Amino acid sequence: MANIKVTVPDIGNYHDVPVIELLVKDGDSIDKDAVLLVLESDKSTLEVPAPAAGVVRGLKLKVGDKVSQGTEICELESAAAPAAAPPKAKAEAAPAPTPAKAAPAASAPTPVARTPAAAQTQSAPEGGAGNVEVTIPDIGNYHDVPVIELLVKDGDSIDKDAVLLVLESDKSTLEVPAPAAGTVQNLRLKVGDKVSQGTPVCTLVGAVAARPAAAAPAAAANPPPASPAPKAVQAVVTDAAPPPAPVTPASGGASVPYAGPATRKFARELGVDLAQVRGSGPRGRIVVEDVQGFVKTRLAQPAPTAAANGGGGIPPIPAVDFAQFGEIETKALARIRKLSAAHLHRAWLNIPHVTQTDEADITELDAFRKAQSDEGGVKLTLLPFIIKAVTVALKAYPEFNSSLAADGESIVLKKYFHIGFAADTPNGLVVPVVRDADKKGIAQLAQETAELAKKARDGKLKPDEMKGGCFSISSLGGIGGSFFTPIVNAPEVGILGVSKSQIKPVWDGKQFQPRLMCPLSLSYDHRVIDGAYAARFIVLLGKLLSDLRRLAL
Ligand code: CAO
Repeated sequence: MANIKVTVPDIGNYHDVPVIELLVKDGDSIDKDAVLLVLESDKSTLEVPAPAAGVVRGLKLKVGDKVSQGTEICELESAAAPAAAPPKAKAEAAPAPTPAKAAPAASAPTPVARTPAAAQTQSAPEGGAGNVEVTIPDIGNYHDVPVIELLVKDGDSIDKDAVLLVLESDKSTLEVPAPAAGTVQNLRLKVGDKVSQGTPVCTLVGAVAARPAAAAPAAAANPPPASPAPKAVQAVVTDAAPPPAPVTPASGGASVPYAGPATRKFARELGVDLAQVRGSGPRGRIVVEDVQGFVKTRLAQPAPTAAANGGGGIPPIPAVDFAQFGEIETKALARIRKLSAAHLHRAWLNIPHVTQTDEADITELDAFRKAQSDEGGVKLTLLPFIIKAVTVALKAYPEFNSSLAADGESIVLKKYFHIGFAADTPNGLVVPVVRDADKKGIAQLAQETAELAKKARDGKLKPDEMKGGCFSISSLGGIGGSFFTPIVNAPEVGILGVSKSQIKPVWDGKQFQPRLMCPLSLSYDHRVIDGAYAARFIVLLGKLLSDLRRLAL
């Protein structure tokens, strides 16, 4: 029996790469090739496997440590030395720290340098539109790598750098971005297909070259087909992990759950849809424990048996052939709509909703707002006032600024006040988030919400701008209608619906006064919030909106 000193193997040109997951601890008995830790460079996620079976001793790293080739990880008190081990197993002559799978580990996880932009768009005419044949770019030493996700289909109109597909080798997950904007035609791949460098992906019709070809003399001799370099999954971390909101792919980029190969494999084995799992790792990365927690929570939930539901469960809506009743047209759902549909459905099914309504007297607020705008100041709509009032109410009723822990045993109270607001866009609903709204004045909130709403409508919101919300506001006041039942934007626990204000007669004790009344609809998660608590919250909101001086307190 010998101790094997395990060090970080050859990780290409990378140095000081942070450890983002540690999958073992001292005393763990592990198999050969078990993943010890995960590193994350700016391009790729790399797993370091154990070179042999054994018991972990003297673990030297923790999450956040930065490592390079040769950094010591731990010792393995090993019964079985790896095949590559030198015959004499002395401490210093212990087998090379490089894992048994040294060759692939050394080159495979090494992120591939980005192909120069000019080479990616050679097929498109200079500065103009044309067709680009997209192929799999240089993916290191890998061959026959399976496609695990396809994010486009024929006819999709995509932006440059939108993710076309995700590949998963046994060490790394790579996204293949589009080399140019255009319409996807002749998609030649499906999930499960195995690809290597040069495998045709699709044709991008009407592609617009990112940069004129003339700008890249190096690629002129024999231009290869378009082949964007793969990029690491984390480059487009999405809300699919903790979906505070449906997401707008940044500039047409696609959304995939952010997780490493081991986690993906584990989830696949259990049949877990990673899009439903909330990531607790850095930047929302889904780790193995998250998948385990998800499964535990699911198992703890009573199965919707026929008995428990009075013979019900959730019966499917039967398919109907509508064409038998008249002319029809089938229109594919936009990607954002599909994402928000799944998110809203989850929230609706998981959260016992109650909607509390009230009307706020905003007569003075409206007069102030209009006077400000008339004086040539920042244009103020009602929304920034509502955001401000909500932050004050959240401070007074902190349970509205919480989330239920995954195990349902506790609530997580947030000390920050990031407020999301639903924005209507041509592609569907998105929820940009105003960060630290409590620290901002009304004018700043007005400016930020206007900018975020514009970005949302232009499809330019970044994933980060839709994350971390504590509470959401859905304002339909500019459109019309009165009360409605907003769906709580899980994992938040409350959402405020605001409708169009109207002059109404309000009894002042002696006579009716014409007052501008704004309908408020507060939906909340009844697992976390009691009815009385919610009523107090909405009453306070009403007071804050009817008397602006209170907002300054
Ligand atoms: N009562 C009366 N008028 C209102 C009002 C209210 N509650 N809320 C807004 N208005 C007025 C505004 O003052 C503005 O009028 P003026 O130009 O005369 O000042 C006009 O309506 C248009 O406002 P707006 O809606 O464009 O601006 P906003 O800042 O209030 O809202 C935003 C911004 C992004 C929330 C909004 O544009 C939007 O997208 N709303 C839809 C949200 C949505 O879809 N929710 C449903 C989600 S669930 O499916």
